[in-house]
Amino acid sequence: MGTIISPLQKARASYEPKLPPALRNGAAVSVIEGEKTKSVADCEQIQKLFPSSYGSPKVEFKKGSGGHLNAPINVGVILSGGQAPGGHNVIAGLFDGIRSLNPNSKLYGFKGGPSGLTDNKYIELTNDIIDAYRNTGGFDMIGSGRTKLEKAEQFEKARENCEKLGIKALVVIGGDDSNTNACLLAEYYKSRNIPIQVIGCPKTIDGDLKNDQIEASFGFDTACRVYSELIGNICRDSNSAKKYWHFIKLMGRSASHITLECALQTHPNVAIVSEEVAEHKQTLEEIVNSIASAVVERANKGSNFGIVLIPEGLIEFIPEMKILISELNDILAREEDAFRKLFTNDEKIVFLNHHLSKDSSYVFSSLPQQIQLQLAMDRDPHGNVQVSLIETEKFLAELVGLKLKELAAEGKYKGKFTTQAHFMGYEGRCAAPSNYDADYCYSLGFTAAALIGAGKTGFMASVKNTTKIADKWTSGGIPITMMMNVERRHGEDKPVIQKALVKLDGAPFLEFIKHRNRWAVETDYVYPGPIQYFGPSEVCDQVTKTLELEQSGK
Ligand code: FBP
Repeated sequence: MGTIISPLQKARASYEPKLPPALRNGAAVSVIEGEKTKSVADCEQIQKLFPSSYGSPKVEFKKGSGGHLNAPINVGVILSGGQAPGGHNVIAGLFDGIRSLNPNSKLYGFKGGPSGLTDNKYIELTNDIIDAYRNTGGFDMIGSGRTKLEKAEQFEKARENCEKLGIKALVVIGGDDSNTNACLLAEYYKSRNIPIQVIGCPKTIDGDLKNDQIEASFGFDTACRVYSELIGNICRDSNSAKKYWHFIKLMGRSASHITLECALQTHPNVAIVSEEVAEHKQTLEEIVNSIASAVVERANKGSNFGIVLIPEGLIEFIPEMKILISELNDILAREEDAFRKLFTNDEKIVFLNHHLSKDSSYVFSSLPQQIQLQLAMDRDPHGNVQVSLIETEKFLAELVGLKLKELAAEGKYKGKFTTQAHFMGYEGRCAAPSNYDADYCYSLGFTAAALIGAGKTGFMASVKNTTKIADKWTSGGIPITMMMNVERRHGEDKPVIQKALVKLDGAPFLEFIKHRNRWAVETDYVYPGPIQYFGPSEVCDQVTKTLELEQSGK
């Protein structure tokens, strides 16, 4: 933390996040247990893999006595994966929660993500540290990382390190993969009677860790507001200068929730939803043609400008690209040593082409060299292509330009097409949390403390009813096994939390398709402006359109 803090940060430090009523007397709550639970699919397999945790009932909290634990409890916390606004508030909520259980409880932050736990890199989080980070964005209090925690040796190392610090519970703040691994860790300890509880919290700006039990992943709200502010500004610039088509790629490694939410907030001319592309098996050519036809229609009305939103995961949803990427993944894993020895770009491309199937080699050869090389870059620790490094926005703009040239030659297009490309991701991941995220995150952290107090393990903290005023919010815990199914990952069947992609029959997407044909031709931009932290509730306490639409039908 720097020595000088901005006036906004200073003012924001005293913001008191709202809590669900159940937690307002502290984390010593009354626990109401529901029925036994089942996983969303593949019940038998999941039960076999998690014999000690499977089937636990969901729990809901009601206001308790606020009584204290007899002994203080030491807790460890980890931030895992990409930054998301509100992470510091989860830690602050957890800190305040365990202190409400017993004022001598201690919180240790493992540094740099899951590797901090196995390498014993930690810091004791004191009152002063927590206070300095309340309601701030970023994960810099303890840092984050993408190390996978899934092997028995790692679990044993973690246990050794926890024992040294007297840690009886770990809280993992992460996305679907990290929470899947938190559940594996919980099962490992529980089945061996090792007294370390493990609790997860749903984090990711991508918005794809949600289901019937978890309304939203934290950070999505703030990140989408930041991107929508910027998109709105670009829309306004575009409508003022009237000379550019802006191609804007938005984060969201796999799901298109961010793109869809930003489209609902700003009304761009085109927004691509990867899940629709996959469902309709749209080819790259079809996608390019559909953007080009919006450009032509607008040009016919004299509007040679516009906005196109592109989800960063798109490339993996286009059927022919998906096959190509999966072949590249295999080749790069199998031929890693030989590939590393290649020096020039041309050598790399020839090598890959040689190992690809005929169809994929054809697709690969049709791509610009820059994209070919970006597709061959290192995978992340989970084996994923790093889609944020692939310049899909430039690539699509170039292909649309070529298509328009063809149309112009046939006399079907007379407009002017000049483009600007943008990528929005890092601009939003560490923004100061909106009121929604500040409140939601603090409540999630406090809920995690209540789950620890209630002796639970293998649970994810859950706060619901968040489209309503905080007086109506509920809090409790969901067994993580309940969200799991079995998926084929890198040639093996693995238990994983089911990723929430955009549902094509879901209310947010249906709302989008109701309007998109009109938005494509007309200029109907909305300018949301910056996040407001102070002021009337209807401005400061909004929820995302996605959440509002999803919850309105319930
Ligand atoms: P998480 O799923 O870990 O929350 O990460 C989200 C994300 O911001 C994606 O949208 C993006 O593809 C990725 O992280 C980029 O991560 P990195 O900066 O580590 O390459």
